[in-house]
Amino acid sequence: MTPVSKAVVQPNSNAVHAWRGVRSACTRVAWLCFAGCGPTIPPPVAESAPPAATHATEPAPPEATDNEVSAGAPQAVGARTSACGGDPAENVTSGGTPSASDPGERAEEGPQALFDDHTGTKWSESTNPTPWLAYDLPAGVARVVEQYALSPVPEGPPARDPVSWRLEGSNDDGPTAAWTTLHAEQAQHFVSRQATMWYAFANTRPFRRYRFVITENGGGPGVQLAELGLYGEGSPQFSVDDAVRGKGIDQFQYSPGWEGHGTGDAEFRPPKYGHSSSWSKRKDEFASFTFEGSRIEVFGVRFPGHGIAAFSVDGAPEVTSDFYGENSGNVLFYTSDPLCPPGRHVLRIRPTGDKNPKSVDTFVSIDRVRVTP
Ligand SMILES: [Ca+2]
Ligand SMILES: [Ca+2]
Repeated sequence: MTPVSKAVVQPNSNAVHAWRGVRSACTRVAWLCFAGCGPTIPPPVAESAPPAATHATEPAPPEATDNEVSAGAPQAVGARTSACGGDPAENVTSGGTPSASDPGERAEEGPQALFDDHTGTKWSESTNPTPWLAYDLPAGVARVVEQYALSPVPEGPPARDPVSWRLEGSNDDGPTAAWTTLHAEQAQHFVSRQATMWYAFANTRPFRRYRFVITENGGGPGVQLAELGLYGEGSPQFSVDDAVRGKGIDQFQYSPGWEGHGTGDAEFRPPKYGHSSSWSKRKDEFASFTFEGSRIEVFGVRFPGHGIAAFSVDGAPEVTSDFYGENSGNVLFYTSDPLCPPGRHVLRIRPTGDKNPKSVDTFVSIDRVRVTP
C-alpha cells in the first residue's frame, strides 16, 4: 500500500485542510471530514491494560484500511440517499442502551452523552487510557453498520483523545460474548477541535451490539469523546459548527457585524455545539453557508434577549424564525424544504432587527447547521 498525503492552507482563513490516503484492493473507503487548525499532538504512551471483556472469537473480516481524509461532506457508502425520495443513512444509535468499561467522571458524562447528536456533551473518564464503550440496539433489532463517525471534545485536550481503536460487532449477550472485529485504526489524530472523523468499512452482517475498544489514547489520563455515530449504508447527515469558517463548501462566512465564532463559551448556558456560537443584531449583516445536499437545518441559541432572523436558500423568499425564549435553549430554528435534485446551495441568515415584544434585544445566535446530502 502506498500512503499519500497532501495539505492545503486556504487564504483568507485559518483553515487548514489536509487529506491522506492509503490505497488497497478494498472496494470500500474510510474517510475523515474536518476543518480548522490542527492541534499539537503529544507523543503516545505505551498501551496499558486491555479491556476486560473477551474479544474476537470469530474470524476477522477482510482488511478494510483503504482510508481517505478529505475536507468536505462525508463520502457516501453504497447507494446515495437524500431528502429527495429517500432517507439519509440511518444512525443506528437510537432507542438502544449505551454502556462503557468505566463510569463517566460525572453523571452527565456517561456513555449516553456520546449519542445525543451534540458535541457540547461528552463521555469522559479520567484514569483508564484504554476503555471501551458499547451500544446495544433495542431488543430484537439488528443493523448492518458500514460507517462510523467520531467527534472530539471541543476544548480538548488532545492527550485524552482516542488514537487507536477497533470497532466490533456481536449478536451474543453477556460478559462472555464473542465479538467480531469490523474495523481497526491506529495513530489517528483530530485535525481540529471542530473535526468529525468519518470511517467506512466493508460489512454485510447485521449485529445487535457494537463495541468501540480504545487501544491507545493521546498520552494523557483517561479518554474523552463528544460523539460516536454508527451508520448503515447511504449518505449520512452531518453537522458543521458555526466556528468552521472559510469560502469553501461546508464553511461559514460572516459579514463584519457578526461576532463570536470561538470555542471558549463552554461555561455559558445552554451548551453549544462545538462550544461556540456566532451572533449579530444588525439587520444589514449576513451569515452565509455553502453546501451540497438536499436539505439544511439551522440550530441556534434561544435567549430572552434574542430577536427574529430571516433565512433564505439561493435567494428564494425569506422565512423568519424567532430566537426569543424566556429560558435559554439550543433549538432547531430552520429547516429548508427539500432541495431536489441534490446540488450546491447557499444559505443566508440575517437578523431582521425585529423582535418579540417580550424580548429585550434583537440578537440572533447561530450554533451549527445540519446538512442532508
Ligand atoms: Ca455528545
Ligand atoms: Ca457552535
